[in-house]
Amino acid sequence: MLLSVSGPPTHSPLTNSTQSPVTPRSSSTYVHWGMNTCPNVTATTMVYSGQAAGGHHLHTGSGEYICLPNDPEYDKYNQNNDENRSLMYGAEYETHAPITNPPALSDLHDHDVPCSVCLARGKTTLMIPGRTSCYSGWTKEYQGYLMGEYHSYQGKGYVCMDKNAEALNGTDADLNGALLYFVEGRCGNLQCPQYLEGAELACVVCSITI
Ligand SMILES: [Ca+2]
Ligand SMILES: [Ca+2]
Repeated sequence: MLLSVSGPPTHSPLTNSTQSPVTPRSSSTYVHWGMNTCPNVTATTMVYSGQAAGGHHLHTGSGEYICLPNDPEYDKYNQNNDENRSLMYGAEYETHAPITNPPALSDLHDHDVPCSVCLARGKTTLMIPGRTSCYSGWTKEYQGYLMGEYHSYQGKGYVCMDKNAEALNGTDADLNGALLYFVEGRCGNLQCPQYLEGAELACVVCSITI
């Protein structure tokens, strides 16, 4: 027998037995960049996994980095390459550099980038650029490196790439659609010496129960 999903609301697990008012708890979702799983943190579960994507690095009309699911569905479409369109490309790690300067993830160069969307139930989440640890009272979901588009290419925001990022399906074709580079500081307006000239910025995603 199939259970109906409609009908009168069921007893909420957040309502106590005396029916006194309770504060509704909200939840938060975030993208876990670089891995197709979600962090092993209490109350965090995966919504879907997919592939990091975005506009072409040379196209000025691109959007931000997004996490496309592995199981797309289409509504109406044609398979012509139409002119009047925004264009979507898969993202690639651009982490190769001379031997003294790949701080991390250099083995992932030119590989495609997995991602997952994670639900932090009953929590709010925050990505902090420039930190490897969370502030007091917060729980670390994951830490990594801040990444973005090359400085002379079309920017599409910053993402926090997991420090243990992986390659998607072992693909390393140098196709250069959307690209992901480390982000490093330049002193001046950027406050130094708190920030370090030329140093690749870290990042951390933190959650807290609300
Ligand atoms: Ca490349
Ligand atoms: Ca550097």
